[in-house]
Formats: sequence, structure tokens, C-alpha cells
Amino acid sequence: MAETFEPTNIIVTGGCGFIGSNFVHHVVNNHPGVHVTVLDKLTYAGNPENIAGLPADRVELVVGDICDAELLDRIVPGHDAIVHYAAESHNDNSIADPEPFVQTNVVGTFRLLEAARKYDVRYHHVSTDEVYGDLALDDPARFTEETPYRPSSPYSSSKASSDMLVRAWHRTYGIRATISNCSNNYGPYQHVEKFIPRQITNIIDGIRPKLYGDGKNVRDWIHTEDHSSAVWTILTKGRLGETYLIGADGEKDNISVLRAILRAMGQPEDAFDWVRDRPGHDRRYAIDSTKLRRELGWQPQHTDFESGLEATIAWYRDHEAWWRPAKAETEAKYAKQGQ
Ligand code: NAD
Ligand code: TDX
Repeated sequence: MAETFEPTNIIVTGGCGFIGSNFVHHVVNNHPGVHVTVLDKLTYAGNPENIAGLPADRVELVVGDICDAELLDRIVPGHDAIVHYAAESHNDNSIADPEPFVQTNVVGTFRLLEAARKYDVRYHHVSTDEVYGDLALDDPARFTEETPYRPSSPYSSSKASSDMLVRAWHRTYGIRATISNCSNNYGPYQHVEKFIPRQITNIIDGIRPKLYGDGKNVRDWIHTEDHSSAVWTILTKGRLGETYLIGADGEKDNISVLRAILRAMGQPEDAFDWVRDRPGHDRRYAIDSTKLRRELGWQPQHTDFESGLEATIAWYRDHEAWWRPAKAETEAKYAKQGQ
């Protein structure tokens, strides 16, 4: 299928976070004619190191808040698209303190939609499969674009709210928007609060990994590079007003992922602690990405989870200076929660 939209000057919100920075690398490496303005508030989860070293004539960092309408008035004109990754992204944090989730994820999205409307800029909204709630372990169903919204946590309900705003702004004001809902990402630059990096860095530090509940919760893992190629495909070829689910058939339960990490790092498979479960913990996520594959011809490339995990472990071993500053504070927060 021919590309229908050829952006040359895009804003990537949250481009100093995990998935946003991987997307910025993806664009710089694969789409030479495109300039990226990263808009990032540099919260605890944002690190300018994630995009350091990229060519200055291709990537510019603007430090600021997506909720700041005056800032958006200054930077949005002249761009042809906004790709919106910025968010408060961690479920456990949303349970401890939901307010920043409503502010950034809901109000921030509203501000960006208003800017996209005012300056007639194409808008792509990056969201999560968690808006669909969860599935039972023995349910043969997977989420599709038709699955009703049923979010469980303050985080997922704030993302669901933001998706609804995008749909309404498209229908009512005609903004040129697309939405994607992706499953659990892994890869380099992921904050040590998240499951896989937390356990890898725990093992490096001689701390026993921590497993919530009964460890049977299932997540549908995708390498972040495949998420990036999918977002680019939807931005350039997707139909306006449409939602596309992104997934790579990577369902695994948490205990299997943890045992794979322990094996790959030369530890006994039972060298971990069971800890208090997450309140409202979603049981299983599973994505059916047929629409994206059939309609837009996208395919994931990094589907060998064991080798992706080994590369990710190697990345954390090689980048201790990157994650070390966040580690102690993150573990102190978990310890307070009994996790
Ligand atoms: P992250 O927490 O690693 O990064 C978020 C980034 O947004 C940080 O750089 C932070 O500084 C920035 N940010 C936060 N509040 C901001 C504000 N008010 N203004 C400007 N910048 C702000 O998150 P992530 O895991 O990379 O997730 C990125 C997006 O992808 C989110 O929208 C998330 O909902 C979505 N998503 C994540 C996953 C996953 O597995 N992590 C899966 C599907 C969808
Ligand atoms: O120490 C842990 N032990 C544990 O058992 C941590 C941090 C997590 N878990 C479990 C909880 C989940 O079942 O591992 C699973 C993955 O946890 P997270 O990494 O916190 O991810 P999750 O809650 O599934 O949400 C992620 O995927 C969807 C992202 O953080 C979201 O931003 C995204 O929308």
C-alpha cells in the first residue's frame, strides 16, 4: 500500500521516555527526511540521555509540559504531525497517587488535541491495551478494536479517557487523528520500576526478584522496536479516525518471564520472593492485531522473546550508569508498599 501521509517535521511528546525515545531513534535511523522535535517535561521517567548523541540537525529537545497551552502555541505551528507518547505510565504509581495521571494523561491530551485542531496538525495517539480491562486465563478471546472499554486502574482509566477525547475531537471537530493501543513493551531505556528491568537490575545488585500475587498474570510482550515500526506505519498509512491494535503474539505469564530472566542470568529458577499483589491486578492481556497486519501490511520483526530478553539483559549490564541513579529510590518506594 502506498504511503498516504509523508510527514517531514514531527513533534514527539514524551520522547525522553522509554517508548518515545525508542521511536525517536527509529525515525532517525529509518526515515532520513524527517525532523523530530521532542517535547518532554523530564519527569522522573524522562531522561535526555535517551536521545543524546542523535544528530542535532535531526532532533531538537524542548523541555516543557504538554499541559502548557502557551508553550504549545509557540511550538506546534510549522510541524505537520504530533505523535503523542507523553504520559504517566506506571500502574503501581497510579494506585499510590492518581492525580498526576489525570493531569498529564487526560488534561495533557486535551491540550494537545486543542493545539492539533487550532493548527490543523495530524495527530497520532499512543495508547495501551489496558483500556480493555482484562481477560480470564482460560478465555480463548483476545482484544480487538471492537472490544468494549473496561479499564481497571487509575492509569488505564486515564488512558481510556484520553482515547475517548481523541475519538470525540475527530468526530466533532474533524481533527486528523489515529489511535493505537499496544501491549506490554520491553527493550532498552525502560525505567527500572517496570517488571523486566526491575528484575534484571535486582539480580545485578544481588537483590531477589519480586513476583506479585500468584505469578500467573499474563502479559502480551512486544519488543519496543516493533511498536515503533507499527506507530510509523499507522501514522503514514492509517485511515483517519481509526484505532489499530498493536501486538506480536507474545503472551507469557509473569513467572515464566521471571524464570527466563533468572536462567539467562545464571541464577536458580526459584531465587525470587513472592510479594503482595497489586490491588485490582489485571489477570491477562492479549492482542489480536489482524487489522493492522491485513489493512496496513505491518509485521513484527523481533518475535524471538528469549533472544530479545538476552539482548535486553546485556543492555542493562552495559548501561549501569544509565539506570543506577533511579534504582535506590525506586526500590525504596516498592519497599514502602510491601512489594
Ligand atoms: P515512560 O514513563 O517511560 O515515559 C513517559 C515520558 O513522558 C517521560 O519522558 C516523561 O518525562 C514524559 N512526560 C510525563 N509527563 C509529561 C508532561 N506532562 N509533559 C511532557 N512530558 C511528560 O512511558 P513509556 O512506557 O515510554 O510509555 C509511553 C507511552 O506509551 C504512554 O502513553 C503509555 O501509556 C504508552 N504505552 C506504554 C506501554 C508499555 O509497555 N510501557 C504499552 C502500551 C502503551
Ligand atoms: O516487581 C514487579 N513484580 C511483578 O510481578 C513488577 C514491577 C510487576 N509485576 C507484574 C505486574 C504485571 O502483571 O508484572 C507485570 C508487568 O508489570 P508492569 O511492568 O508494571 O507493567 P503493566 O502493569 O502490565 O503495564 C505496562 O504495560 C502496559 C506498562 O507499564 C503500561 O504503561 C502499559 O500501558
